[in-house]
Amino acid sequence: MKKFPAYDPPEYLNWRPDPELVKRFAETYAADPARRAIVDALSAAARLDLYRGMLRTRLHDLALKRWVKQGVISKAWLGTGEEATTVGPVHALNREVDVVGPMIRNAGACCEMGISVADMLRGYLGTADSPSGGRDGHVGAFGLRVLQPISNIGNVPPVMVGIALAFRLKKIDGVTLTWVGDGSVKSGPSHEAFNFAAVQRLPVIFIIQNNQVALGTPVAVHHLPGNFDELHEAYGMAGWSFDGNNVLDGYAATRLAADQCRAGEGPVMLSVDTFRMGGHATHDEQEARRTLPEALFAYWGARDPIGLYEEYLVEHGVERAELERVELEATEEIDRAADEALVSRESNMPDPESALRDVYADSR
Ligand SMILES: Cc1ncc(C[n+]2csc(CCOP(=O)(O)OP(=O)(O)O)c2C)c(N)n1
Ligand SMILES: [Mg+2]
Repeated sequence: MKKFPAYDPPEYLNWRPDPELVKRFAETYAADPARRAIVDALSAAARLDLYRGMLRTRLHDLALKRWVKQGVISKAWLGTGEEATTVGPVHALNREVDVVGPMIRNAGACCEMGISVADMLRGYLGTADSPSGGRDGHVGAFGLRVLQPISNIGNVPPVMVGIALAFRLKKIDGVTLTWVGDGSVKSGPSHEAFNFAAVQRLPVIFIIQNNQVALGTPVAVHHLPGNFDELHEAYGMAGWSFDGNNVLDGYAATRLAADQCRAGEGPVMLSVDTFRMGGHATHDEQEARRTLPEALFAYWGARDPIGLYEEYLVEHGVERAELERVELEATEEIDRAADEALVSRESNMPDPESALRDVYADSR
């Protein structure tokens, strides 16, 4: 995709495909015959949709970065480098029925579930016509089966488990999916959620998203095992991992998990390694560069999930012109959305009295 000198991490600005990594991209999902069969069955349109989803996610973040530089907003929480961990799994769901519970790195899940980019950006501006009516910077829309992120980390998993229990009681063939960060996974509520889901055999997918850092604390400082691959065993639940920078591997691994959930075989924990290519938010990007080893940025920068997927698509017969067409569409979608959201800010900020409405329950 186009490079953005003012906003991209240097590793993306200088990105060139590493032939070995491009080769391994296809080998990763193909190593498992079940995943391979799922990917092989993807239509050309579905493959491009995954690409569109990752572009939309990256460009949404770039629009926010631009607003920070322009002083429109003071900061933004981004998912740069983690797009595949969000987009692949969402596309593997039945988006007519299933419910997702994204956290800040998974804002892309909202759009992939049908929330407009304009509404995402209105959420940041706190306008009256944003999904929360201006009362929360986190964006969700339960009508589109997206739980609004709960700021207290580790508190989304119990809600997702509760929704899965409701699915069972109401005999709805749905699955819930949430992402739990390497830091958040240590919270008490997360532990209770994992355990309850396991003993009740509820249809929940937990993606343990290890982006190597929690706020400013590197994972090695807050977690003794080298990864989260065996955590599922502590709860007696099924689990496997996927490559967090490989959208096809994430798609296939999640499809298998969703099938298992729908078959009534209980929850699945997916462990994923990826990397936060920026700061916790835009305010501490330089600090992250000082705190985390440069080699980590180089290693994960070479694995840009969008760059690698572009190379994969081209190797599998997609014309670069076709990718450029999708990128142009996504860029226009984001630009239009930013303009629309700014109009809302000019004309549609919430009345102060509205803060008193819908505090305990929301009938919308
Ligand atoms: C209960 C609670 N404690 C602390 C915080 C402040 N906080 C917000 S994000 C975060 C780190 C989360 O790390 P991780 O789970 O790895 O997610 P990441 O930000 O890396 O995606 C912390 C400590 C919070 N929001 N809620
Ligand atoms: Mg983290």
